[in-house]
Formats: sequence, C-alpha cells, structure tokens
Amino acid sequence: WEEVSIMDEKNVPIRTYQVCNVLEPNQNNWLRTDWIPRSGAQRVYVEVKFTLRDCNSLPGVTGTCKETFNLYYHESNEDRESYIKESSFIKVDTVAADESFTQVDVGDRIMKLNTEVRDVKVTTRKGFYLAFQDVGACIALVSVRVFYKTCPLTIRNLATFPDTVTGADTSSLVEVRGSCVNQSEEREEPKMYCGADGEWLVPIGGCLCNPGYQEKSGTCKACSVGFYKAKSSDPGCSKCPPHSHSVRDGATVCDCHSGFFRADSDPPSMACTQPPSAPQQLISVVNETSVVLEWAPPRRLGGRSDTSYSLECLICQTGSHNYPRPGSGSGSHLCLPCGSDVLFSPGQTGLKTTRVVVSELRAHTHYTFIVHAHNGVSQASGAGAAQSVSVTLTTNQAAPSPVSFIQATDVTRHSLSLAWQQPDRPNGVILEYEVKFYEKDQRERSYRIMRTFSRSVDVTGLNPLTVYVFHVRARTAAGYGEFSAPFEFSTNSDPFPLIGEGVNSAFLLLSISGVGILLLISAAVFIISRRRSKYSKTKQDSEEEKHLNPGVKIYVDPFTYEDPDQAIHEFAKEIDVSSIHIERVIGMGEFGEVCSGRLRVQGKREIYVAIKSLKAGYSDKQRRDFLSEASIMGQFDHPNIIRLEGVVTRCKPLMIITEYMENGSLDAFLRKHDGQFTVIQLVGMLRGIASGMKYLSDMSYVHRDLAARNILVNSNLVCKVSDFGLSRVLEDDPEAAYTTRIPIRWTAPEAIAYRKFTTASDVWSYGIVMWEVVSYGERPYWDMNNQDVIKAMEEGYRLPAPMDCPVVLHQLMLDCWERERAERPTFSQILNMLDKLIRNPGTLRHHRQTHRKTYIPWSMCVWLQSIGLERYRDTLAAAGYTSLDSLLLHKQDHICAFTQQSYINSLTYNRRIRASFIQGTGENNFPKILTS
Ligand code: ACK
Repeated sequence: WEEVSIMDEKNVPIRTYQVCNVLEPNQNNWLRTDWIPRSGAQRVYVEVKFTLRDCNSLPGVTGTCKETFNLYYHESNEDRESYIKESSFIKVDTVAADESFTQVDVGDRIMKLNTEVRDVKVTTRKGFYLAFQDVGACIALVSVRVFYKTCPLTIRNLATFPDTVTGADTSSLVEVRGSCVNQSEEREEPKMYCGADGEWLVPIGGCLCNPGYQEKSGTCKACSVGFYKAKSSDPGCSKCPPHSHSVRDGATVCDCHSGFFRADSDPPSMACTQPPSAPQQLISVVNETSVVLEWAPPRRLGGRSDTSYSLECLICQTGSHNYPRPGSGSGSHLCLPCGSDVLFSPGQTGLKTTRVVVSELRAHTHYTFIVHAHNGVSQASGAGAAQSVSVTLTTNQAAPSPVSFIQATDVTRHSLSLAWQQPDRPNGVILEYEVKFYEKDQRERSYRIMRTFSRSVDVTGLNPLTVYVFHVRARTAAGYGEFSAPFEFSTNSDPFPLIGEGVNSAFLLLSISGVGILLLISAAVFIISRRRSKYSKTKQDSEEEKHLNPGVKIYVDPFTYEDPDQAIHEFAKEIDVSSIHIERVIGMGEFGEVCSGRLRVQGKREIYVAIKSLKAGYSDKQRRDFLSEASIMGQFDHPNIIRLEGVVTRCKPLMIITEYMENGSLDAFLRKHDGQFTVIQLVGMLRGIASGMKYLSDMSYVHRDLAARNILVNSNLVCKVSDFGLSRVLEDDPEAAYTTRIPIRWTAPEAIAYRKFTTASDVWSYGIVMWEVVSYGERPYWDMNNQDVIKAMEEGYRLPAPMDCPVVLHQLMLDCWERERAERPTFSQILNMLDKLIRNPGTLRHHRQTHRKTYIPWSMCVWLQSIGLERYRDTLAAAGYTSLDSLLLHKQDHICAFTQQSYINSLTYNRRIRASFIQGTGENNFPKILTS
C-alpha cells in the first residue's frame, strides 16, 4: 500500500492509500489503522470509501487480478502495538465494489467512488485496530470513517432521556430510565428503549408538572396570577374559584377573600364560604320534664349545604352571681351546664334535623337552651354567639324516675324482703311505692302488686325454689313513674332466712339445737307469731291487689240494693217466657224444680238451657233469695262460671235461665264414671274450677259453698262453678255456724268457728273438691260425723291421699288445708301449680299405692301427718312399724328420740317441728335413715 496524494473531483488534494499489484500472483498486502479507542461503544460502524479498478479494464492482466479486499479487526487494550500477527485479526467481511472503474483516465479525472459500511461488535477491550488486506486488486482507499450510534438526548412525557449508546447486537434494546424535568414529579417511572440503530422505542410512564405548574412544550411552567393548580394530576392551571384569589405565580391554592373561609375538607376548586347565620324561630313545648325544641334553618347558609346544630343546656336560677350568663335575653337567670343525665333525642351535637326532644330534666326547674348553627367553616371563622338562638323555660311537675336498684334479703322458701333506693329524680315528694312481681315462668300473665310507703317490703306467699321477677315504681302527686328494670330473685328451700356469714360455728351449733328446743317450748306462741310462709296472704286485704288488671270488676252484693228488682234488672236480662221451651225436669233445687229446655232469643241461635223455677206460695224473702242468685251470677263472665242467660220475673213462676250443662253436677258425674278418667283429665277439671274460683276471688266474691256438688260439667268435660245462693243464707242467719246449713266437711275451721269466710276459706273448700275429684266423688271423711270431723281437723288430721293420687296433688290439698289461712295458697298460685303439672305430666306419675279406705292406725296416721311426712306411712308399715308404739320402742338412734319428742308436740305445732328436723338432717336423708 502506498500513500498517494491525488485531487478529488473538486480539485482538492486528498491522501489515499493505493495498491495495484495486479500482475503478480499471491498478493497479501496489509494496511493497518492506528489504535481506535472504543469510548463505550459496543458496535462500531466502519465506512470505507474507495475506488477499484475493473480487472477487465487493465491491459494484460491475467487471472491473478482481484476486485475485492478484506476488512479485519483486532481488539486490544494496547494503543501502540507495533506488530500484530496476521492471525490475530478477525475478518469482518470481504468488501467488493458496487461500482468499479473501467478505466482510469487521469486527464478526465473520472472517479467512481464506492462507499461500503460494515459493523462489528467490539466489547472485550478498550479499543481496536482495523486492517485492510489486499489480495491482488487495484484499489485506492479514499477514506475510512469509524463511528458508533447513540439514541440522542430527548424529552418524552416530561422525562429527560440522556444520549445513549446503542447495544452490542443489532437486535438489542437498551432500557433507559428517564428523569423528570424541572418542577415535575414522577407519575409512573418513565422508561424508554434505545434501539440498535439509535432510535428511541416504546416510551413508558412519565411525569406530571408539580402543583402550581402546568406543561408547556415539554417543560413545566408556573401558573400565572389569578390561576392555581392544586394537584399535579390536574390537567392545567384553573381560574381561582369565587371569593378567592392568587397574587403570585405558581399558586397551588387560591386564598379566600376576607370574610370568606374554606374548611379543611373543602376542595381548592370550591368557592370560599361563610358560617351560617343564627337558627330562626326557636320554639319550645314543655311536657312535664321533657321539652320539644324546634327551630327553622338559618336565613343565610353561607353558601354551604352542611349546616348542623348543637344544643347547649343550662340550668338557670335567679339570685346567684356565680354562674355565667347565657346569651343575651336570659335576664337575671344565672346558669350552670345541665349535666350528663339529661337526654337529647336524636342527639345534642351534630344535629341535621331542626327538632330535638330533651328529656330527663328536673321538675319545676328553669332551663335555658341555646341552639347553635354550624357549618364546615364555623370553626375556621371562629364564629361565636352570633350563630345561636336561645330559649328559657320552666319544666312542669313530673312522675319520678325509675328505681334503679332492688335488693333482696331474708330469703326463705316462701318469702323475701325487698329494699330499694329512692329514684334518682323523685321529681317531688314520693307518696308511695308499688311493687309488682310474678313468677318468671309465668311472665306477666299473672302478677301481684304490693304498695308501701317505705323503701322496703316483705313479700310473702311465694312458692319455694321459684324465680320471681320484681319491678318497683314510685308515685308522686304527678303520678306513677316508670317501673324499674326487672330484678330476679329466687326463693330457696329454707323455711327461715339464712344466718349470715361469719357467725361463729359453735354459736351456730348452739343456735340450731337451741332453736329446736325453743321451738318445742314455744310452739304455741309460734302459731300466732310465726313468719308468713309459702302461701302467706297476711296484709293481703290492705296491701295486695290480686291480679290488678286494669278494668277488673269488683262484685256488687245485690243485697246492698234496697229494691231487689233494681239489682236483678241491673245484672240480669229479662227473658220473655214465650221464648222458653221447657222439655223435662232434671232435678230438684232449693226453691223448686230444675228443668232443661230450649231458649230462642230473636236473632240468635236456639240454645239448650237449664231453668230453675221458684215454686208457688213463696214468701218475699224467698223471692229475694231466689233472685239474688241471678243477680250474683249475672255479674260474672268467665268460661268456668255458669252463665246466666236471663230471668223471668214478669210472670209466674219466676225463673232463672242458665246455660245447660249436659253432664250435671260433678260429684254425681264422677261417681257414675268411677276410675274412667286419666289423671290429666282430672287435673284439667280441677284447673277449670281453680280458674273459675280465681276469677271469683279477683272480683272479691267469696263462694262459701264450693263443693263438687256445686260444680256443673258440660259435654266437653268443662267444669263450671255454680250455686251462688249460700253466701246470702249464711249472712242472714247468725246461728248458721251451729246449724246443719254449714257444709262442715267442706268448710275451713275458722269459718266454722267464727264465720270467717274469705277467699282463703274457699281455698280450703277447693282442697276438699280436689279430694272429691281424685277419689271420684267419695264423701269426704267418709262416714265420720261432723263433730268428729271438726275434732280431727283441730287435732291436725287431714284427709289422706285417695287411691292413685299423685303426691303433688295431695300435697296441694294439704296446703289448702293449712290451719293458718294465710298459709294457704291463693287461687292464682293453685292455677299456676296445676298449669305446671299439666305442662309436665311426668310429675303426676309419682303416687303411692293405697286403697280407697286405708286402715292405718289412727295415731300413726295423725303423727305422720302432723310432721308432714305422711308419705313415709307405707315405708314404715313395710318395715314392720305398723303401730306408733312399735316405732317409739325402737330407741336405737336419734330418729326415735326425735319421733318421740315430735309426737308429743305434733298435735300442737307440726310444721315447725318438721322444719327444724329438716334443717338439722336434710330432708333427703330422712327416708334412708328411717328405712335403715
Ligand atoms: O246433678 P244434677 O243432674 O245437676 O242435679 C242437679 C239439679 O239440677 C238440681 O240442682 C241440675 N242442674 C242445675 N243446674 C243445671 C244446669 N245449668 N245444667 C244442667 N243441670 C243442672 C243439677
């Protein structure tokens, strides 16, 4: 290769390298560049400009002539390698001419310049050498340009991408991260790819102008005055919203004009607003200790829709100077905040409505209520009293607030003592407390009410081991307050209140034994002074209103009417005799025949009736007595009381028309169907009678002649109480107690002894009816005469359980036959008990095998009954103790000592002995001890 200077086509001298050894074979001529630094490039491009002679155009040239040359490269860190072996070079390509000279005419200077570009990957060393190998061509190398490619610096989506060298391979893409332009922030990482040919590809992500700036030809420019941009994502600068302005470039928010505000939650695009003006037209309506406040919305809402209200409550009084005054207009009222017990409905603050009910205020008290109007900018504006309106008022008298706590002490089987606190807000002088209670099981179907002046009361007559629910309410001149929340207390199995904790145990022992002795000695005293228990009704007449259902009528004694006909026409309907059709005589009543027949009242269906008539030749008194039954019956309306259809008084004979009971009287009916009913059927009948009697007792009617013979039965086995004649008869006849007119076997001892006829004496009779029913119409006390019956009762003897009688039923009978009438159950309790039995028939399964007429030793029977352990009669008999003597001889253990002692005392006071015994040993142990 020779360096030759030539002129280019514009006559500018240029240097070339030339070789042209076309005539000689085996040419291998190398021309090498200096070291070329790579400068970070990975692929370099070599652009070669050359001229080449066409072999054919050379005269005398043989086959040795070539028309190509080879391009080589060699990577190296050495910038001054003086000798590089041929083999160190790597061939890039064989380069041929696109256009070759056909001739060289120096005179014409026609040159055909070839330009060829080759690229090569150079990645391993700092630089490289290029070499041109001639293998026998005629070439002039005019220029060699070596270069690499970059993707040029650019801005795309507000991100700047730097000048980037392309990758090593022709297909490689160089990933480049852009950086956000000034006053912008990344929206999503800005990225692009630099392709091998220096083109940017696939822009991803980008940046957004900061708040206060907007994009303008790839840069971010500040918003001008009067404009703002709040968020980088906002598309551009916006004009300031109403009542606001910006005074500097680049505002992110506009400032409110003076007197206008923006709430923290308001968006910058929202106009600046103002607090509301005061609520308008505040009115108050006082209702006892509640106040309804109502007002109209403010006249100016300040350009907002989030108006809310809050209430300030102040108790105001006159005369003191210690308290702050509420807003103007409160005059000389000096006020304190109301306190937390006042209730605001729906609330006190954050109100969206314009009506609030304020309750639980004090009675007769001055209050000031201030209603404030607020909106989102009230706080920012520091708005005060200007947005409020107030009213001053005085509450009225009111019923007391509920009692909040009830406590029970001295709990026994049948009683407990209740105590409670005065209501938090008595709202006046408390005149009385009312205690309402009921068995939890019964809910409020049946409840009792007691009234007291004190904050405590002894509740008696409860059932053992039963949960009761108690409510207490107070009454002032303003009326009753609400009942307290329910408080539940359970009776227990102890006959006496438990001795408190912390009692010395020796003392306890002494006390127990002492109690036993004391009990025996002072049994008689106890009879009078003992605590009320189980079904106690002491004070019943004064304090307790049985079943105080509003609207329960009280029975009116027809004999309080001077004119008996007035009573009869008040309570009974006159029936036209022509509508009665008598069919047959069914029996003989006290005043004459009883017939059955039909009654057809106009507009009603024909019904069967019973017709009692007053026989001819009656006296005035007889007429009066006869009709009195109808006057009584006519006041009742209950499914278990015989219904009066009406009377015939305008013609003779006088008649009383009642519903017809197909099966006649209960005693005869049961005797006719001896043993034919299930226990549940019998209990069902008893339940009906108890329900009727409860109704009568609720009406304060005392029957005085309750007996199976006075119960009538219809075709559905429904039992109804009838015969309301006796009450009068007894009243009239001062000697009645000592005459045969008193049904001795059915009558309670106190009624026999001193004519104390009460609902409790009806309960005694009910016990006898129970016995009659379960024994299918057996005569009570069989063939004992009345005097013996009275004596046996006095000695504590009671009817034994009839054959197959469930133990619970006999126990209920025995409860009805408590000597102390206060200890007998009420009809309501009897009804509850029977309902329980019907619900749980399993409890009726337990009965003793006895015979209709049990021949047990009289003394043994009396004794066992006297201590309430009659149910062990058969157990003892089975164990060979067939007489009391045999039992008394058995002195092995303390049981016998007890039995002896108790026998001695049994005739005086039975329950107490039994109770003390049970307390000492535990009732459950007794049968075991006894049988062993
Ligand atoms: O047991 P008895 O058939 O039922 O005999 C007496 C008789 O009249 C004398 O009282 C019967 N008796 C009374 N009232 C009625 C009535 N409402 N329905 C059916 N029988 C009645 C009673």
